[in-house]
Amino acid sequence: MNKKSGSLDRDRVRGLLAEGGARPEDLERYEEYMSRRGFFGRVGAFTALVGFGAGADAALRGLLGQGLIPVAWAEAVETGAMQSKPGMTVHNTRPINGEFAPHLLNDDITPSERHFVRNNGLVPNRAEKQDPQGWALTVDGEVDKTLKLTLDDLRQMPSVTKALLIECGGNGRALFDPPVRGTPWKNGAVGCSEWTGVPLKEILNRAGLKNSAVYTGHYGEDPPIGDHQAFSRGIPIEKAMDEHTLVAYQMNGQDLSALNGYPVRVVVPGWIGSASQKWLNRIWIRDQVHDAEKMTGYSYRIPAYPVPPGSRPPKEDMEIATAWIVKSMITRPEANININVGDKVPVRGHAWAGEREVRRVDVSTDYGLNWKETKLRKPSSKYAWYTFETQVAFPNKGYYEIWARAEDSEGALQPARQPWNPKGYLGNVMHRLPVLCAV
Ligand SMILES: Nc1nc2c(c(=O)[nH]1)N[C@H]1C(S)=C(S)[C@@H](COP(=O)(O)O)O[C@H]1N2
Ligand SMILES: [Mo]
Repeated sequence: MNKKSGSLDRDRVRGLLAEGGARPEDLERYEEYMSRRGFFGRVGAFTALVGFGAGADAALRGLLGQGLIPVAWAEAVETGAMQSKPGMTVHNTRPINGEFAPHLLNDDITPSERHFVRNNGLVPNRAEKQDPQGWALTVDGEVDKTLKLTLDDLRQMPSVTKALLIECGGNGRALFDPPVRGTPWKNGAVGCSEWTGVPLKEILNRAGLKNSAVYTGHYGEDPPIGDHQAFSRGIPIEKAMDEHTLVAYQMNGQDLSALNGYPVRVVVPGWIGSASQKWLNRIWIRDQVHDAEKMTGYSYRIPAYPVPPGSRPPKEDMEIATAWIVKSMITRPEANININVGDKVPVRGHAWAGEREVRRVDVSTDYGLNWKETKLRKPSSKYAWYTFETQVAFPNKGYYEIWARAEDSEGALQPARQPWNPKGYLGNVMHRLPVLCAV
């Protein structure tokens, strides 16, 4: 491969990485990795890996701009696949976790290549190869009849297609103060795609639930990392029997992608994303609350009462996090754009409220002193996000923030400051979008 193509050479890359804020130790590890792999002779592979057709230089700048650190990137290459999506802000690569900036999530239906990725383990080989051979879904436990369903069996059952929102329980974690450990999601660990599959209820009815059935336990094919148990969570039978809870085999009209759960996943809309098991291969019907590792302790749990920021309540006082709470996101304009005094700036975004409806969304351009109601559009189905639209203008040059505040059907509002919990779950502080105004 021609070393000059994309004008990517060692010094250039080093310069860009340093410019992007890489630490000296990152640079060293990166250099070492690069020379070990003879990387600098394979510029073409580089551009292909990051999924940009443009110059390698620009691609690398873009990656750094999205906060992708070079070591993580080098490791991603090392594991054999840059399992990313173009434009995704990658937080880690093993496991891979990434989100999209709000302005990339403007669509009413989130395209598959813009749906965030949240993994606890590795992506199964079967998913990488898109190979359904030998896959089956087992339904066992508190049922009259154990089921073993192939992909064809599922496809032959009556299916539904619905726009449904999935949001990671940790979305917004980066806005917690004091900071909490865990993937530092900003606003983008949320998506509202169109899912096709069989209502879980139909499958459970076919198996026949015993009276003792109270909870589901979901299992998937993803190999765990380190000494963790395989990722497994579950939901109460009532939510499993909701007609919107799906065992999905298509996303936006196509087979699921490797990263989003091929061949089959659960979609539990309105609830924290961890309930929506990917790479599903077993549903264990339990006679008690599911008790796998990720159901216990502090995992996906919130305190039963408000706690002082930075404190750690006893385990017994932690409750399982279930439905999301009222929230909104501004998708237009893009953060930090330059506008002119007096210009009418279109503002747009989405709002959602877990099990509730959204009543209204207001915006403010003066730190919440004055609010303006927006035009709110109801989604096509329950558990899809609403869309709001309005316009704003600024009277003087300077720095401004556009704030959005949604209100749900019970009158609950998004807070101006983020209430705190030890693992940074259910963050719903108002989205603040900075803009710069010039004369
Ligand atoms: N098998 C399996 N399913 C999983 C996970 C996982 O690590 N393994 N992560 C969960 C979490 S925490 C979230 S937020 C959603 C994310 O779904 P997505 O990656 O399709 O956006 O998947 C859930 N399902
Ligand atoms: Mo999550």
